[in-house]
Amino acid sequence: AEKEGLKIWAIENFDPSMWYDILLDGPRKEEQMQLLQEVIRRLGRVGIAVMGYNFSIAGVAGRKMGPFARGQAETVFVDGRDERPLPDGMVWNMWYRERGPGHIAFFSHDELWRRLKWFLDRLIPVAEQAGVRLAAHPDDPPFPVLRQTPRLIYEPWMFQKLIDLHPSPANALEFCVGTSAEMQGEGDLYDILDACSRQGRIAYVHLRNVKGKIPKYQETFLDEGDVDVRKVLQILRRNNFDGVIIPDHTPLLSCAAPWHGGMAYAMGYIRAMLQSLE
Ligand SMILES: [Mn+2]
Repeated sequence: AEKEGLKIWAIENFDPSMWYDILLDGPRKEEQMQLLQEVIRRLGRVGIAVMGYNFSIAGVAGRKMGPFARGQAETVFVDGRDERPLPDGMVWNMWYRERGPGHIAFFSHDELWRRLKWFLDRLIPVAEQAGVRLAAHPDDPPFPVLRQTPRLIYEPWMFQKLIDLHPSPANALEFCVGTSAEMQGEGDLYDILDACSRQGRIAYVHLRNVKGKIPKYQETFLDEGDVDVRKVLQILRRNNFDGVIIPDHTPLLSCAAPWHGGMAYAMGYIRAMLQSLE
């Protein structure tokens, strides 16, 4: 990357095979934590500033694709909650080993927060020493329970709950604007974004747009959804946000490179909006 004049700011997501027992409170969690600690040390050594993660059992589940964005562009939509139980051997919609008998049993939200705290208590000191920040992505789609497992951050105010769990600046957020806009419950997207960025706890931003909220919404082009993208960027600018903004995902364009076309459109829109604010 450096040879091409690029600087890698962040890596996003541990592979499920690296930390499934940390998520599931299983017998290999201590050894898996040592592996994650080593990953963070190595990121520090090569100068990568952020490790994004999504502390989620079910991961992204229950989304479909359909021609619902402007011009009938193919896009992600959600219409109701995925209630299929999660088979033993799967986290994050991925198999980490052969399928076992039965399913992952439901456990409480408090227990999920206890597991997160165990994870942060052991990884944050290593991250601080390595000069790396851990950045938590909220649960997409933000149902309180999905695939019969509890979710961590599914209402806007819960970003603050995560921040308050550990005072270190290395305990940071991967603030997903789209997921936040999909949320029901307590807290306003712009107020929470303002509060978290004022505290300097946003490591980077996923910027996309949606129409609707759970249980029924669809992803849209940046310039057609419920989110006022200009207002989002104004808040970040006012609070001296100095991290990275990426488009997350977008509707697909009808062309030979549908995904790249959609991303290029989003990048151009963000760039132009930032210039208009400058
Ligand atoms: Mn996201």
